[in-house]
Amino acid sequence: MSTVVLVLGACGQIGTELSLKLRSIYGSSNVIASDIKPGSDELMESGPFELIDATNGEQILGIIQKYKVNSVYLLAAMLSATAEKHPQKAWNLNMKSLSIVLDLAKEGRIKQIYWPSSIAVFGPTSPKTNTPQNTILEPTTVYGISKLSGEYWCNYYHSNFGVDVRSLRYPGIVSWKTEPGGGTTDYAVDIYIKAVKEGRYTSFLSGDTRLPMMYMDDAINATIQLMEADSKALQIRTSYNLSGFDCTPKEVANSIKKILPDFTIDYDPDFRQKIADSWPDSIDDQFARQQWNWKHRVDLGEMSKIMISNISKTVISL
Ligand code: AKB
Repeated sequence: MSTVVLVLGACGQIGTELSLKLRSIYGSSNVIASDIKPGSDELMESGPFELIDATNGEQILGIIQKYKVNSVYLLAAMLSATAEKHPQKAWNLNMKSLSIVLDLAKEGRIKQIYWPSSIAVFGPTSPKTNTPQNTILEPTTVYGISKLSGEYWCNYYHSNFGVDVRSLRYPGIVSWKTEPGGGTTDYAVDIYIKAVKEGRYTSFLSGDTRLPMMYMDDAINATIQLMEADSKALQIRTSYNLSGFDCTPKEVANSIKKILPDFTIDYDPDFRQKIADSWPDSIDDQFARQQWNWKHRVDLGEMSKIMISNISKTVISL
């Protein structure tokens, strides 16, 4: 049976690149991108697209039947910073969409689900450095609460109904194709865009706020590697810790200065500082490394080169 994928939330930062990669693996017509509004030209021109509200079960079922979808990647979500402003909306979107796809799998209408969790499941009482997989989980953000609850729904559907749902706790993801929206780690994308376009950046996090980060290609590879792993090897059905590297805004700025020596940064922390302060500095992802051979490839220096070179090309072609 060939893999036919539906990506919900395909026009966002991760959804765009994940859909393109899935199309290169499974064939363009076998990956249905969907979102509440159209996405980038590259995504829209590369294969089928459907307008879907991820909280509408009937719409999702209709598309699954139309294309004979057997695998759903659910990326529609409200991220940490926006969720603090709209707590009920965030809870509704993040939990309802998950509950719909879990039930579709329980009813046998789809075979596999990917659902991202986040470092936001940790809180101020979790160990800050090298945060382990199994530790105190007391999130203080709405987004974190929704991700932690979601992890346990996934685990429940797996152990009680045999649903094959797989998940990763993403760190901040850095990329240049599609900007993120509404996250606390978004500074690590904004900083490169502003560095190239304006030569300066005001960070909404303080200079020494250390957070776990990852370049997009690593995040996409981890996601696909997890989805293709032998189910018997996967001992974690809540969500796997996943790590690339960790850095502070000051360290990102210094790595930019090696390429753009005139770049300047200043700091004006806002409400997102409190969110960042509640999250780990760095993550221990040994179970992902042991159970399905996860290995990150891109570090901060390499990422700065890729980001600056690609954003510069985009600016020149405007
Ligand atoms: C956010 O900042 O909200 C996200 C995340 C870490 O899950 N990027």
